Amino acid sequence: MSRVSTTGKSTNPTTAHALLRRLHDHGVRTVFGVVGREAASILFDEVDGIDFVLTRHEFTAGVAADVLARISGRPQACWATLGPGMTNLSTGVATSVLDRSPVIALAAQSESHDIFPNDTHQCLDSAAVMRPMTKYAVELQRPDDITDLVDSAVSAAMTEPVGPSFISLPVDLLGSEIDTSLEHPGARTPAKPIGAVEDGWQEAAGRAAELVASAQHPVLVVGAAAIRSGAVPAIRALAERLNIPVITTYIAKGVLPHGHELNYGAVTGYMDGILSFPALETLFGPADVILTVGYDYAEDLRPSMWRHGGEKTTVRISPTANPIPRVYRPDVDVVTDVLAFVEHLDAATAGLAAKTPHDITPLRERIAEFLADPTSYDDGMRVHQVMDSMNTVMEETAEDGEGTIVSDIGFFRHYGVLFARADQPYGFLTSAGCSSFGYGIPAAIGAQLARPGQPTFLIAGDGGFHSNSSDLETIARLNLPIVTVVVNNDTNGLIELYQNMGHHRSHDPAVKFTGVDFVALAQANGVEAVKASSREELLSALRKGAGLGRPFLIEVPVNYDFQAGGFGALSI
Ligand code: TP9
Ligand code: MG
Repeated sequence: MSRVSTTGKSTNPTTAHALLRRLHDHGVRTVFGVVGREAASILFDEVDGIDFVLTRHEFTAGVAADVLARISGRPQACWATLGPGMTNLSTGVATSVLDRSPVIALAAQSESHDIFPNDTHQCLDSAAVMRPMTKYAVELQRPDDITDLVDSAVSAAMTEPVGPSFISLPVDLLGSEIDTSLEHPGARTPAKPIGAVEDGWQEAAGRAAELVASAQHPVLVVGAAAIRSGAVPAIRALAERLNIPVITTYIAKGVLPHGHELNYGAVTGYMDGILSFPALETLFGPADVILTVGYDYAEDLRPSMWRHGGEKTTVRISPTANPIPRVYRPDVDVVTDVLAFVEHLDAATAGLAAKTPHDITPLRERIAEFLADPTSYDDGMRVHQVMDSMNTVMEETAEDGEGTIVSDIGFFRHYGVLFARADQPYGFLTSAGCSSFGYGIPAAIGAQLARPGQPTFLIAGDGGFHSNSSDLETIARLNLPIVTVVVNNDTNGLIELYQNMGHHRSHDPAVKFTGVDFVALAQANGVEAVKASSREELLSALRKGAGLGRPFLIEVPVNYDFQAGGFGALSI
């Protein structure tokens, strides 16, 4: 169908129309990004049902698309202009490859007759830049191919390990009229990611069932591939029937609800140091069979973390072949869909008596005592007190546990991994694989758009937050009711910890900032904000923010009492 442009000129469908139409056919409803001179070829209103969300930085666009895709289970898209726009986008793309999210990344390119990378104005070899960190990277050569390229991009993105695809779009081709009908048949979007299925996996699964049957203290260690496979209800039912504890990676928190008796928590290599307690020993020491369900090394749960106590037999269940045999060579390797495995195990253990889980009471008591810390510190709150306050208000606010706590990257993030409430899958969001600081604001934007009726709380450090704080304006412009807590120690605190681990002292020029007034920063961007310096002030500010219905920011001065010890689990 012809369209009439604002100049009154009749225009035929262009590559831009066909691109947006096909993305829409695959379920994309939002394109996040920053547009450059390709605006002459695409307005982003060519197709109904797709919104363009303008961000201040392309990294924000990439991460917001990652999180929206992660939660919705559908591909989502991000956009950058050529050259510097594309390179800015690349860290967002790196996030979706290392954190496994089906993002379709798009960038404009110089005119097709003028692509001389490193010589033409703003022209880089974009597909070459993106190729090593994408599942598929291609440059459009012929406008009529666009629908097929989008289909290929979606297929690659939705194949385990799930990840980003990239299409480079020369601006002249983007704006050129196409011959093919827009009604292209057959957009096939997989209902869930497609994984590898090894011949004879049932035999390996049978061995896993025998191991579970003879184990005294089996443990399920669950990663995000289990969530992607739709296996969460089946895992919960199996765990409850056989009384098997569940431990998760950072990003698989919420597979069991926060307070569930069998939820033994998420693990991080920082936990013994944070808690001053042998937490990994308590969690894994007595376990004799470890089933790593949806195991993915990129999620930063390293085999060294479970190698405590007695000998263990390990089972790896994953929709991909083992990419890291040097660091993890399981006794049994089951390469198949996670849900298919869990259903198989469920049937194979039908007559089995329930187990007696090993006791982790001392760890739970240590955590409860730590979180309840009533001390009024005069040099700033402690992050565990902040986390405890956020949990309290999230529990009051979220109906049926349906809320999201997002964490940026820093030392505080590991307090979030250990303590944040997560009562639903992806109820806690952080970047485990890429861990780019500045992740917080864009991830909160993605989460709030994915779950519009639910509360979103963001915790961010001064370092990470201010590396990407310009997108506060995006939160304000979209009027997203995100409650942000900035834990401010005027320091890249995690890096100061590493200085002390390596050198037993700090070196301020490499980690310390002069103070930033985050309240004024928020207000300057159109976000209401307050400072809170005690539990009481923080609780009342969180309650105010949660009830506001628009963005709110709370700056909390904090300090760490870190010791350089207790972080041995961080080495492989
Ligand atoms: N650059 C990027 C893009 N990402 C990362 N992760 C780094 C550098 C290295 N990490 S985690 C961190 C750095 C510099 C500092 C975080 O400081 P913060 O104020 O946000 O948090 P905190 O609690 O550790 O002080
Ligand atoms: Mg800091």
